[in-house]
Amino acid sequence: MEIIRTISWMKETVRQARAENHVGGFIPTMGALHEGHLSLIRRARVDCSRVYASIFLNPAQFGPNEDLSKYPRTFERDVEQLTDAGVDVLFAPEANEIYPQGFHTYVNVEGLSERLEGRSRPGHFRGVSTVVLKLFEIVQPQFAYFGRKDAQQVRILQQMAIDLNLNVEIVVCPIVREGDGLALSSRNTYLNSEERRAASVLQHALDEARRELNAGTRDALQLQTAIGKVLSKETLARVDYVEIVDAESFQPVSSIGARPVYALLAVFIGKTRLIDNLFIAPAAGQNVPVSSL
Ligand code: PAJ
Repeated sequence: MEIIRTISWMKETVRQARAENHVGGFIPTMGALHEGHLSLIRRARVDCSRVYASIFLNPAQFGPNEDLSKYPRTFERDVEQLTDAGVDVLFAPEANEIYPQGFHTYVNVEGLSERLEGRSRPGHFRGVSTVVLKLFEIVQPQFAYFGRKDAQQVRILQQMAIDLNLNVEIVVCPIVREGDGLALSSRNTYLNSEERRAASVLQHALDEARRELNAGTRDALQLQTAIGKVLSKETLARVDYVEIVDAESFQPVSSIGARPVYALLAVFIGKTRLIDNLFIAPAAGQNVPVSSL
């Protein structure tokens, strides 16, 4: 695997690959890699003849009181994992390569970026959209792979690709979980052993939502209440939000009908903020049934 630090060399490498008619797939990450990230790479490896990954801990998407300084950095291990997973090129620039002195341009996907994660983390999605647009420009992939774990993020990036006529297809991949159902996240390393045990409450809450849906519940408030009830039983958990939203607009819905929706959770376990979701896609041609990833 080649490791590239500069934009100019990355662009040159991509230009050569495109001249050779390679199909490029791209997986942007912030490092501290786990099976969730690797699942995206494996998917790209199936679809594409060139797989590009990036590791860039993007300061623009962290608020002043967030965890940028303590975010886990495991570069050497990440490189080993990416090599084993068959990545061709890793783009790992320094912050001043992406945001040089005098940088002034930001992308904001209005309407989708202000609620939920955007409300709890002001400016977060502006930082995400900006860096992902820059990375797309540099890597010029035909396909880019994102996890459904960050459901609002991938929806915003899809909208950005539509609005700015980007030549990239955004592929949404399933959430990878631990044995007890906890969604893999680089931030899980912040949890001590008691918090780690408590964190499984997110999955239990989503399991309860799934049970309610299978029992025929279609009222969003009832679903939200059932989720909240499970979360409230865990003393180490403090809910930031629980919402049932339309999967396209990310606006709250009052009932679950024919359109796909998400049950979205953000929960503090101690000081660590975790997110998770249940994608509820009513099966084609039927009114009520629920399938989920
Ligand atoms: P990061 O948190 O490193 O995640 C990189 C990609 O891995 C994202 O698409 C995320 O949704 C996916 N991912 C994380 N945990 C996952 C899991 N358990 N299962 C499946 N996929 C998972 O998301 C970011 O970085 C940044 O915001 C980024 C897009 C790189 C822009 O800086």
